[in-house]
Amino acid sequence: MNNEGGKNPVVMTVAGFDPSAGAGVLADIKTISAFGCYGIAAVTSVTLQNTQMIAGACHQTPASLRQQMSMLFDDFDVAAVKTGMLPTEDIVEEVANLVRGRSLHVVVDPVKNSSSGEELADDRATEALVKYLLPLSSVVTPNVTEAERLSGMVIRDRLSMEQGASEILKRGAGAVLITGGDSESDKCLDMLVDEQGTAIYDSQRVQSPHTHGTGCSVASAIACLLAQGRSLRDSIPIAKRYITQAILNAPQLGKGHGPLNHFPPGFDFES
Ligand code: PXL
Repeated sequence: MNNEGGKNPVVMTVAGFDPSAGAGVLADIKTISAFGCYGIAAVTSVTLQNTQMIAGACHQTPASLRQQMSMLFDDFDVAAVKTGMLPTEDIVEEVANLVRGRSLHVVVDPVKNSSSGEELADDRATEALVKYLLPLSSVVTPNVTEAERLSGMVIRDRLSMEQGASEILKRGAGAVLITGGDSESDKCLDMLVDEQGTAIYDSQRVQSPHTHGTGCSVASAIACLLAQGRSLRDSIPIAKRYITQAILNAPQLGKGHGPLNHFPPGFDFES
């Protein structure tokens, strides 16, 4: 029995540690708490960073990650797992082996580079993610660059976005949400492609330097909403509105790409 459909389900994040709490497991735990779920975390890598730069990363061994996750699985009824930075092929395989066969939602944020361009996962990790983790996913949430990598296609417009998403779906994902938040236009266009077809979610772009961790946070928000029993099509607009409010209410901290406000005042988590 898991807590799926309950109001306070347990959501596990498997991701990197960003000490500045803008992205990674700390951003995920804040998002999960904001949505009223109980967040638990397994760390794949300790990154060395502030809001201005990433100076390096100390990856966990697959054995350490396995023990973190299996001790949590032994103890908690986990309703959803959200994955973020999975730096190496071995780590990806370990995560896939640990979630396979469990009755839970798996939301995969296929993190490749940080917003400032540093590589957080190598090419073999991306190949392993396509091979082992996509087939276990409820949804994968690439940005346009990540979608190009996962699909092997160039994405320039709505049509190529849909073709790219369909290709990723063919590679085994349960559903594909391509997020357009970091494209150039003043509209922010997200596209969901699944077995039911294509849905477009568009919103006005918010211009801000304080967008660090938006990818992590949107995937965590979706994991919570799925864990609470919502459909994917209902979850995405709520998650999008949440991110917009989190950016608009950013606390203006740090000298670089600052964090979001994961607890935006007045936000209605129910609608
Ligand atoms: O936003 C991508 C991302 C994911 N996970 C970790 C990160 C970053 C970007 O900095 O540090 C741990």
